[in-house]
Amino acid sequence: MGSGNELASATRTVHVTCSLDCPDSCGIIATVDNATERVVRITGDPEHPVTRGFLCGKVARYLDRVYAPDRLLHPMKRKANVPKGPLKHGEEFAAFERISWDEALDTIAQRLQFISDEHGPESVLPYSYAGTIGQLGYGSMDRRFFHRLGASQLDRTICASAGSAALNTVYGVRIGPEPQSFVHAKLILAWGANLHGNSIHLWPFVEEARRNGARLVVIDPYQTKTAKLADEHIALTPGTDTALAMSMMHVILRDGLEDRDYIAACTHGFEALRERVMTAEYAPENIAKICGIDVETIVTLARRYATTKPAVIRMNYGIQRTDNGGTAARAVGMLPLLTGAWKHHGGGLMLSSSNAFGFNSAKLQMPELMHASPLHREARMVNMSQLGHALTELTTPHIHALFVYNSNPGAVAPNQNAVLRGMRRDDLFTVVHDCFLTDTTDYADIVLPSPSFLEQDDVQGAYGHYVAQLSLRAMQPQGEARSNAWLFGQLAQRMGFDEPCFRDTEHDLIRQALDTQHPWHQGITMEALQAHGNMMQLTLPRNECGEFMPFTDASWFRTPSGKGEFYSESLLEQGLDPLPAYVAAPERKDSTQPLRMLARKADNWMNSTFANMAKHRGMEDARIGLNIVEMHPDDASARGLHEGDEVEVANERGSIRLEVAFTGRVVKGTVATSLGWNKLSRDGNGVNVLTSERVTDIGGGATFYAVNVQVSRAATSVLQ
Ligand SMILES: Nc1nc2c(c(=O)[nH]1)N[C@H]1C(S)=C(S)[C@@H](COP(=O)(O)OP(=O)(O)OC[C@H]3O[C@@H](n4cnc5c(=O)[nH]c(N)nc54)[C@H](O)[C@@H]3O)O[C@H]1N2
Ligand SMILES: Nc1nc2c(c(=O)[nH]1)N[C@H]1C(S)=C(S)[C@@H](COP(=O)(O)OP(=O)(O)OC[C@H]3O[C@@H](n4cnc5c(=O)[nH]c(N)nc54)[C@H](O)[C@@H]3O)O[C@H]1N2
Ligand code: SF4
Ligand SMILES: [Mo]
Repeated sequence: MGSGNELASATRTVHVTCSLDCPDSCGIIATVDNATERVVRITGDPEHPVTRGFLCGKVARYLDRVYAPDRLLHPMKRKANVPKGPLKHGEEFAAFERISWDEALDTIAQRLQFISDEHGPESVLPYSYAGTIGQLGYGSMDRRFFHRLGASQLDRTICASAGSAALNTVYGVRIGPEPQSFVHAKLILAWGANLHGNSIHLWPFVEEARRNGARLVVIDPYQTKTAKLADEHIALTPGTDTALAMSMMHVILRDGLEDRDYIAACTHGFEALRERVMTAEYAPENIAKICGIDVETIVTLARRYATTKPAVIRMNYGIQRTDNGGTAARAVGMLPLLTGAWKHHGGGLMLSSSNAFGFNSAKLQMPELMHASPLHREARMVNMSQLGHALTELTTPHIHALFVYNSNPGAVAPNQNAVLRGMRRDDLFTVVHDCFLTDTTDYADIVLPSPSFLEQDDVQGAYGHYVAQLSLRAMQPQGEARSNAWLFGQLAQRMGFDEPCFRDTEHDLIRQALDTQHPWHQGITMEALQAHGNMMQLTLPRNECGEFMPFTDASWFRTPSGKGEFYSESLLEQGLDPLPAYVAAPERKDSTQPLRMLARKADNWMNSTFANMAKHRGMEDARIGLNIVEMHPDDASARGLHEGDEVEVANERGSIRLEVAFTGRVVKGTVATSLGWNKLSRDGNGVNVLTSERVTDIGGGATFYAVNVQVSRAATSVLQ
C-alpha cells in the first residue's frame, strides 16, 4: 500500500476497525511512519459504505489516547502499605510497583488456584464488557479460560439485554434495514436514539432522506443535539414509551390504519393485542398525561406513522434502561408489524444488526470446557448489573476473586457505593486489565496493560451495519501491553490447562471465528477479507433490485409461531404478561424523591472511556455533563435554587455534589447528568452512586434511566 509520492513512500496505510462499543464499527485508515513505526494519522475509510471517510470527534483524537503519557504500559502490583480505595487522578501510579509479566501471571495463577481450591471455582468472577467489541477481544480465549476454571459465568446485561430479549420475543431475531436504506424513508422516528452523540454515521443518511422530504421525529425526554436538529421533538416523561407506543396502536386501530393483509400473513396474536390496546386505558386522552405530552401529539404521530411510506424507526437502547424497558422495546418493535412498514424499502425498524453476523462464537468460547472444570457442570450465572450485590451479599460461594477486563465497573456499574464497598474488601483478590489506571484499578491487587485497537489483531461485525472487518495491528503494542486473548492463553497454560485450544494464536482464533456455515458469511475468509481491503459486506439475501428487505413475509421470523408475535406464549410460560402493558416505574411513586434523573452518556466520550482525556473533556459543553445537573428552572425555583448553585442530588443509595445549570434540555420533573470518571467529579462520586441494581422486566438489564432523586442546596461547599 502507500502511493508513489515522496511523503507517501515514507509511510504506509493500514485498514483497522474501531472496536469501541458503538453501532458504527468504523473502518479506519491508519497512516504509519515507516521510520518510527508510529501511527501518525487516522481517518475514516472512504471505501467503507457506512464510515464514508469520517470519524466521530472522540476517535478523531484517538492517537492522543494511544500515545498518552499516562497509559498503563507494564504489569504492576499494589504496594504492601497502600490500602484499596480511591486515588487522586495523577497519583495512581504511586500506589503500585512494576513487576514482570512472569511474576504477574504466576501470582494470578497461584491465587486463582488457591481460591478455587479453597472456596470452589465459582468464587472467581470474571467481569468484562465492551472495551473492545472485536470477536477475539470481546469473548474468546477469556471465556475458554473461565469455562475451564469453572468460574461463575457473567450475564452481560449492562447495556442491551432488555432490548435484545424483547425483540427476540417479537421477531425471534435482531436484524433491520441497512443504514444506507434510510435515505429512502419519508418518516424517520429516532426513538430513544441519540444519533448525533452515539452513532453519527447514520446521520448523513438521515440528512439525505430529509433533503428528499423526509420528516425526522425524535422521541427522547432529553433535548439531544439530534432532537434539536429534528423536525419534531417529543419530550416524553422517561419510562413511558410503552404507554406512547400502545396509544399509537390504539389510534391506528381506531382509525383503521393497520395493514390487514400484512397482519394476516405475518403476525400472531393480533386479536389479543387489539383487545388490550383498545381499552380506554390506552386512549390518547388518558396516555397523554402519563407521557407528559399533548393528546394531539400522540394522534398526529400515530396517523403520520401509519400513513407515511416508507416509515422507519431507529429504536435504540435508551428506551430499555428502565423497569418497564423490555416491554417498551417490545411495544415499539410491534409498530411496523401493525402498519406493514417492512414492505417498503427504506421502512421497518432497526435496533441492532448483530444477529446477521454468524461468527462461530461456540468455537471461540467453548462452553463445553465447563464440564472439564472441577464443577463438571455449567457454572452459576451472576448478573453484571448487580455487581454490588454479588460482591457484598452473594453466598454459596462468596466471590473471592474478581477479574476485570474490557470494563470499568468502578465507574459504570449501577449502585456504585455497593460496588466500591465490595471492591474494597481485603479478602477479595482483584485483577484489572486495561489501557489506563481507572476508577476500578484503584481497587486492584494486580493491574495489567492492554493494547488499543491499533495494537491488536481482531475480526469484527457491527450492530449498526452489515460489514465484516478484519483489523490487523497498525503498530506494535505500546510498552508491554498484551491482548486479552494472549493474556488468557498464557494464564491457562500456567494453571496447567493442557487442552491444545489454549495455545491457539490470534490468527488461529480469527480463522475459527470465520469458520462458519452461516449463509450470510459465504466466502468471508481471512484471505478474502485481506484481498478486499479488510472489509466485506455480509452476503445478505437481496431482491431483484439488490435491496435487503427483512420481514417482508413470514419466512423471516424465528419466533415459536414462525410469525411476528404480538402475543408471546414463551413470555407467558415464564410467568410474564404475553402482551405489552404499561407499568409505572416503582420509584416514580415516591414523593420524597420527586425528580426523575437521566444518568446519561456524554457525547464526547464513550461510557467512561476518554473521560480522562483533556481534549475530549474540552469538547464537552461545559454546561452539560459531569459536575452539572441540568434542571428545569421551575424545579429549581421550587427549591430556592439558582443557576450555578452547588446542590446535593440524593436518594436512598447515596448523594453526589453537582452544580445547577439551566440548559433548556430537560422538561419539568426531569434532571440530567453524565457518566464519567468518579475521581474527576466534584466530590469523587460518580453518577452511578444514584442508580439502582433493579433490573428490567425482560432480559435482566440495568435500569440506568429509572432513577428518582431529590435535589437540595448543598450544606457546605466542596468547591475549591
Ligand atoms: N458519544 C458516545 N457514543 C456512544 C456511547 C457513549 O457513551 N458516548 N456509548 C455507546 C454505547 S455503550 C451504547 S449502548 C450506545 C447507546 O446509544 P443509544 O442507544 O442511543 O443509548 P443512550 O444514549 O443510552 O440513550 C439514547 C437516548 O435515550 C434517551 N432516553 C432515556 N430514557 C428514555 C426513555 O425512557 N424513553 C426514551 N424514548 N428515551 C429515553 C436518552 O436521553 C438518550 O438521549 O451508544 C454508543 N455510543
Ligand atoms: N449512569 C450510566 N451508567 C452506564 C451507562 C449510562 O448510560 N449511564 N451506560 C451503560 C452501558 S450502555 C454500557 S455498554 C456500560 C459500558 O461499560 P464498559 O464496557 O465498562 O465501558 P467503558 O467505560 O468504556 O470501559 C471499557 C474499558 O475497557 C478498556 N479497554 C479498551 N480496550 C481494551 C482491551 O483490548 N482489553 C482490555 N482488557 N481492556 C480494554 C478501556 O480502557 C476502558 O477502561 O456502561 C453502562 N453504564
Ligand atoms: S466510536 Fe463509533 S463513530 Fe466513532 S470511530 Fe468508533 S465506530 Fe466510528
Ligand atoms: Mo452500551
